[in-house]
Amino acid sequence: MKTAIERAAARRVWDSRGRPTIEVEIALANGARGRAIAPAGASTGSGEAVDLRDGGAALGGMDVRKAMAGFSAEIAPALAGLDASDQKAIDRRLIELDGTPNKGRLGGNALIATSMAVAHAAAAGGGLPLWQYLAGGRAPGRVPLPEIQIFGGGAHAGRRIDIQDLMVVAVGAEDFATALDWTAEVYRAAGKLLAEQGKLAGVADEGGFWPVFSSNEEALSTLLGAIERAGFRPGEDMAISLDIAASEFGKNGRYRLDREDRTLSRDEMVDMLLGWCKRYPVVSIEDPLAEDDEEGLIAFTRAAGATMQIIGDDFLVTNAARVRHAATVGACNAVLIKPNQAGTLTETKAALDAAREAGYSAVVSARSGETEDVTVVHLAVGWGVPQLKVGSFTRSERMAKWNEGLRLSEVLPTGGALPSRSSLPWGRP
Ligand code: 2PG
Ligand code: MG
Repeated sequence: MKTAIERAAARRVWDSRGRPTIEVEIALANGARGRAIAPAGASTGSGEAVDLRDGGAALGGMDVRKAMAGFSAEIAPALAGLDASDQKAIDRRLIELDGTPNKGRLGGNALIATSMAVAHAAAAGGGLPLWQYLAGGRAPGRVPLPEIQIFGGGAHAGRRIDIQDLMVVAVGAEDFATALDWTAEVYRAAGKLLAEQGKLAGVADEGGFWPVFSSNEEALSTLLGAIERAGFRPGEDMAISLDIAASEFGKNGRYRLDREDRTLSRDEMVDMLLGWCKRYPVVSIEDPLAEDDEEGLIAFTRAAGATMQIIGDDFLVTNAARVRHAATVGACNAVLIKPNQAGTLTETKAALDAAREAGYSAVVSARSGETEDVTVVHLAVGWGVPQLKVGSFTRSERMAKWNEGLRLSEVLPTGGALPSRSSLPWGRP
């Protein structure tokens, strides 16, 4: 069998936070090779596949030598001879081998790097780019609409402000390249505004400006100012997308805003967010309430879900069963798709399929700890996912992905054309 796995090896490499991570390399009998690197989150949902880390004092306990050892002792031998073009069978084998519900024994990091590397090898073996291999016989998707971070906060910025991602979406752009051009202008304008106010202080984990603000809403008003300063019409050319990442500061229906030294009830939190959505051109909001606050998410979706996108990240953790449940109770209307939350590509795709069945939109997302790996861009295009979130517009682990989107714009039959507005939750009638 030409696509049989001949060799599987793991390499210890480094991510954008200077922490070790795993790269897996797969070689097939036909000489094709594939390779992928596991990313890592900082604001993780409790239902995610967990990374296997060494613990102890060295490297803050974040080393991956145990996961490397598990790969060599168990994963590599189990893969030998398996057909790389049967992704489902490979992933089933990985899941069985680990044997735990959260993939903690061999590590979600080892499993996702393996699963993605196998897909890369199979695609290369068939002489196809990954996106095309993933699209199978289906018409390929368009290049996704980017959500790009301008200010980072929360767990990605030492909790300097409570909320995590303040992003822009070029809702008025015709194509991917234009969306990037416009974002670059807003990023520059934001930098100028901060410099003028004496608030320019480096960047957060995903490359967005460090948030030297006295309240969460000041971050929003500054973002609106940057959109205007760059010469765009707020809401028409450039809109705002937020990741509140509320699980980081909310529990049991109470929300602690350290920056503002106040604690909100669930209802007050919902009201605050609805107020922001009224005063600012917000088209999308992720994890507006905490992962344990289904009641709050239902209330928020009831109040705002008809006109904007409400994404479940920590709440849905790229899990098909959770997406189906959310749809039954009416919480959120979109899902964040992060392969390492699920742990294998097959489970990631199952979560996407569940979202589609429920009429939910989807956003493929990178993690706050990233590398030069651009697999997520191919997943978005190959699986026809309309949106992509990979952080800000600086730092090469982010730019590698935006630049890959530009390359795909050149080869896709649809060019750089973005998904139609009516296919997105905020553009639906
Ligand atoms: C998120 C991601 C990306 P992390 O919450 O959506 O911004 O962050 O990878 O830390 O979970
Ligand atoms: Mg999130």
